[in-house]
Amino acid sequence: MTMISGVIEGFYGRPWSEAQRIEMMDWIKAAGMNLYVYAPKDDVKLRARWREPYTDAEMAALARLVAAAKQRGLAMMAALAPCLDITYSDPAELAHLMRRLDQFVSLGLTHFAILYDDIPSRLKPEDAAQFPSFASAQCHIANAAWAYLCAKNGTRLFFCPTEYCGRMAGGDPERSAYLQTLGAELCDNIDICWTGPEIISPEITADSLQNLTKVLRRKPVIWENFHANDYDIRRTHTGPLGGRESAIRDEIAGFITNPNNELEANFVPVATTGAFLKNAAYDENTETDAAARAWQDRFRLAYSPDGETLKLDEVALLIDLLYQPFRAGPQSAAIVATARALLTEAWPNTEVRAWREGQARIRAYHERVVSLFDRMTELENRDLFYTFQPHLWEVRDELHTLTQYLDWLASGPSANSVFPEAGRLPNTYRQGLAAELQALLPRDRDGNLNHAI
Ligand code: GDL
Repeated sequence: MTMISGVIEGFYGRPWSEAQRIEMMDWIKAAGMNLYVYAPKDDVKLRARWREPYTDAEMAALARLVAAAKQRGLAMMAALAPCLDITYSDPAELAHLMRRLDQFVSLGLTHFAILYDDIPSRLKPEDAAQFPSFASAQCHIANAAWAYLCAKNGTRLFFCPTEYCGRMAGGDPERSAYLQTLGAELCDNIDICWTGPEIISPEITADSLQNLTKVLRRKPVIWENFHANDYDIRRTHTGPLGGRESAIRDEIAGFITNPNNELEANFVPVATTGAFLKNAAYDENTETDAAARAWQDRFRLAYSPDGETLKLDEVALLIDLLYQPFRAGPQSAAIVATARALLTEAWPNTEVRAWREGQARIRAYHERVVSLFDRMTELENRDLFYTFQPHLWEVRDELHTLTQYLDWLASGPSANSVFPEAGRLPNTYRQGLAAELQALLPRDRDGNLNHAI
């Protein structure tokens, strides 16, 4: 049986349009995966107003999505998030939930998700009087939903717990009372989602999942956040899936990935996720090349009679510049390493050959980025351009400042003189309240807060 796998539209912020969802379904299919999960956090009826039934117009829109998924041979899963204000012990709340399920079932859906992520983990007094724990209260609701669905053949129910990663489970899932209760009380057939040791996990190992399986008493469904960007919208993650041991494929019941808010940024992440799930010998670089080739056609230049696109090395550079949350792409990482080496000494000897060669490499890289930026402005697909424009702008600017700074160092300024930064007023950019607040707390080079600094 093929593993259930696909994309969950599960981020905060503006939900996708119908056309974008259908586009994503094509990418899911092309990646060899089989599921689209409808779970946009800021769809007002998912969380904030979860009791309100969908209107006829909303039902018609959902029906069109269900049909689009079916046409492509994909399953569609619909999520409910009765979590922010629910009274777990009130039967009227269950009635609201059933009514929502009825609406989904009437669309022909058989796959559902109940999401309890990012909510206050406190019980109201009336719930505390009825349930021994928060986990028990949640199990009561999910088990009732499962029973209501009559657990028909082919029904799937995903459950996203409130402790959905190792850090939230106190660093040791096996000792979490919350997860132990889920393992013991949640119906065996309900799948439990897990994002790894962290919300955005640098790595996920097979060992860690085997331990988790002991407490959950079932294999988890991975809820992957490697290319989500709602938690830091100044970034976008356009590179391949990485940092997952290939052996995790035997330790999971499914795999869903939660993308960048900007649809266009997700092509390579989705394609490589599919490749990872299919191929035990997954190689990040090989699959990134293959995904770049498949993506290239989308980069057509406007008004180009012969269908000219960006060149493959330009698409590859774009991917490399905006790679993964914890790693720059190989080309960009090499440039950072070069720059670091050139800047380590207080007043480096800029006459030596190695220094000059490093400077030339950085200058050439800067020129490639400027050219990529300019060529992107010509794209026919404006969403594709607008998705990347702010990020390329920023990296282009910083590379510009870096090359100017290196030129200044190479010009032999006297000790203690200040880089003139002719191009802009000092401190104009990357400011604002958030940056100011962030700068208030002392942090070391790794970003850890430490008051001793
Ligand atoms: C989360 C949320 C998710 C969000 C993601 C990245 C889960 C289970 N829930 O905490 O909706 O998009 O982090 O910010 O990951």
